[in-house]
Amino acid sequence: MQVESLIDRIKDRELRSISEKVLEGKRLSFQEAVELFYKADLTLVGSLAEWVNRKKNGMFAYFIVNRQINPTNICVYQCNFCSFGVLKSDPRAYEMSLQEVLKKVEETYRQGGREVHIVGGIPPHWRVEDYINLVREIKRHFPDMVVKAWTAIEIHHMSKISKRSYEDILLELKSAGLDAIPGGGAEIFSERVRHIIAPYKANAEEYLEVHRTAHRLGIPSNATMLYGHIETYEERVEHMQRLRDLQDETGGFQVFIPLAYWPEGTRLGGKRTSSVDDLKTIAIARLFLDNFDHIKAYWITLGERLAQVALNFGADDLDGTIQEEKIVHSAGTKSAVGHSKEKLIKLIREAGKIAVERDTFYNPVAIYP
Ligand code: V47
Repeated sequence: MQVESLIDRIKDRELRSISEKVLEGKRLSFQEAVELFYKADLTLVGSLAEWVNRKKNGMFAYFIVNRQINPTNICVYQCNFCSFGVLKSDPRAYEMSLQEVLKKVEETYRQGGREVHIVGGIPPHWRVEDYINLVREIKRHFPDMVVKAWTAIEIHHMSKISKRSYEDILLELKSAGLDAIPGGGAEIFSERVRHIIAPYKANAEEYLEVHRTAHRLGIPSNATMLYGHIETYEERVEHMQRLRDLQDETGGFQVFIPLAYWPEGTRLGGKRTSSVDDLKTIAIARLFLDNFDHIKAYWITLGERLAQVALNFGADDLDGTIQEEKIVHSAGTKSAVGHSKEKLIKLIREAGKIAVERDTFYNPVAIYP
């Protein structure tokens, strides 16, 4: 059904006016996005979001040949939504040696990988040099590999333990070879929720300030939102509003990644989100974040099948081959730990889209029509 004829059938005055605004290319307000969460059905938001996505990205859907490396699960912050991070004394604690990390990067490099995504716990004994050396050594051995490493949480932590500014830390990381910053650690910006789910780590202002500084220094970054635990719809939209405001200011975000919460083994507990909630959240993100070029359907949290469907509900990117993921797997996701490039191309094709292999910065590397 054409999206225009779908709108003709909407009885609700507010939903009709929001839909018309979308088709006119006008920006949605906070209240309108909240309204969509409460009142709109999946078909409506999905059709509108896909209409917007096709205007931005045509029939292209992106993936990257990459690897995620989680060098350690030892973490001082012990967030209540996380079952990956453990204390140093925990029998499950691990820490990879530099050689182990380099071996993993080499494996990915030999398979045509272009990006390593590094994110892990924050061990009490790591100094700033440990974070910087890891980047430097990867870049020294594999100069062509893009290093997307350390979230705003790690960067804030480095700044805190060394009493150096974000700018200082980021400049040193950049000269060691850091190319981009992943979006992890945003969780939900609302103070009420953060106080309960992640009381000790960087707060919303600090997360945003790290990204603001990175953008000013020419380091692009990604943004995430962990949803489906104790936050309200208003708090989801407030989160996206703060990202949209910063994007207006800097233009440095490449992609928005809604991360569906998995509760297994967490102190916070709770239930897995429904598929309808996952798709609606992706669709509303596509509608609200008009200044973001890309919305990622992260197949690790959504599962391969739902991520594939999300490519028709406003998302245009699946992330990548990944090869190894421990954070969401600790919390119960049943998705594979990695997929071949061929599998990702197949998922995209079956969704009716044209698969585009990209680099970290969304430059196309190969098109698989
Ligand atoms: O920050 C932790 C999330 C994030 C759980 O930038 C959980 O391209 C669900 O940020 N259930 C790390 N999620 C992963 C991440 C990411 C992933 C893919 C791509 C990019 C990118 C970034 O994982 C954490 C946290 O928000 N997480 N625990 C959980 N129980």
